[in-house]
Amino acid sequence: SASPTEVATEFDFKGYMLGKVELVNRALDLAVPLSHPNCLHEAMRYSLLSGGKRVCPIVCIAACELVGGDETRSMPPACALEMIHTMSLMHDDLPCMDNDDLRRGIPTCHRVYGESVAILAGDCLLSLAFRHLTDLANYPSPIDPVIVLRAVAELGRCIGPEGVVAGQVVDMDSTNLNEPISIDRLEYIHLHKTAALLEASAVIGAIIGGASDDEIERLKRYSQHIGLLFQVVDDILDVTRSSKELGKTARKDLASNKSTYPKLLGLERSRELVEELLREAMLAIEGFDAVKAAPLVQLSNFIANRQK
Ligand code: GRG
Repeated sequence: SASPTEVATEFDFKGYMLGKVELVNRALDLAVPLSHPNCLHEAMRYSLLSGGKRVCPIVCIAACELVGGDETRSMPPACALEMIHTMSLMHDDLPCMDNDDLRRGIPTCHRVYGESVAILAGDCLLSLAFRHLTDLANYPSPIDPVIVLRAVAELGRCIGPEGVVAGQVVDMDSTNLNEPISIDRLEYIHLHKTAALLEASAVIGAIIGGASDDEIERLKRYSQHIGLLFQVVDDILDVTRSSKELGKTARKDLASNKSTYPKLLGLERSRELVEELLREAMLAIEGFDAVKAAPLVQLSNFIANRQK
């Protein structure tokens, strides 16, 4: 019979992604209607509906479907995850953190609505995410509240002081250090800052799809590998992009003392690491049905091979 890689190659990944992105965008639009106070809702919608690859929602939906759950049920958590991803970007862009003017190709939220509103709109998306997740309880048919509770706990665990926020704080500390950090510390940063939300996405998708503990564990490992993979590729793209654009504006990251994989390991070793992480991600989901696993196999290929 065909190998998981052969099965995945046959799979129309582009069509799959476009379809899911469209569904997620529609659900997000409904989840955050315009309302009083206007500027707050406008700011939330501005950032939430401004594009984005929707990787977290797709991981959540795909994990749910992989273990036999249905897509409709995975929509509330998928939206909750994108709300949190978006609010983390809004706060990350603030002058007190990365001080960015552009995000997803348009001015950042605080540049348009002011810092106070950007902070508060981010806070609202964070609160709304948890509120929205509990919609699961009667959507489309009742679900065991214990399952909803597990999903809520997992989300809180992955983003809080042992998750995304921890990664952000260690990242800020490291940048202030003014010297290269160890590779272990760099891995800690990315496992928390980036991989933790993907972990929540995969695990919550699996939980509400009715996965066994072993299936949850395998999807967790998959998501950690693709989280690191995303970041190593990002670091490599930063180098190759700016050497192509030499003479144009230098990338902020390169001018700063931010540690990256190419800086710590060199470009060649970083490229090897991409291949290793991709293999590890595939290995983690090897035991699943090859047809059902095709979206996640192709998602990891997409992350490894993206050019921008
Ligand atoms: C989560 C409670 C809470 C607070 C936020 C500011 C902060 C704490 C965390 C920073 C998190 C951060 C910026 C992580 C990087 C995540 C990442 C991989 C961003 C790039 O994502 P893409 O390329 O973006 O998927 P699109 O636009 O496609 O969605």
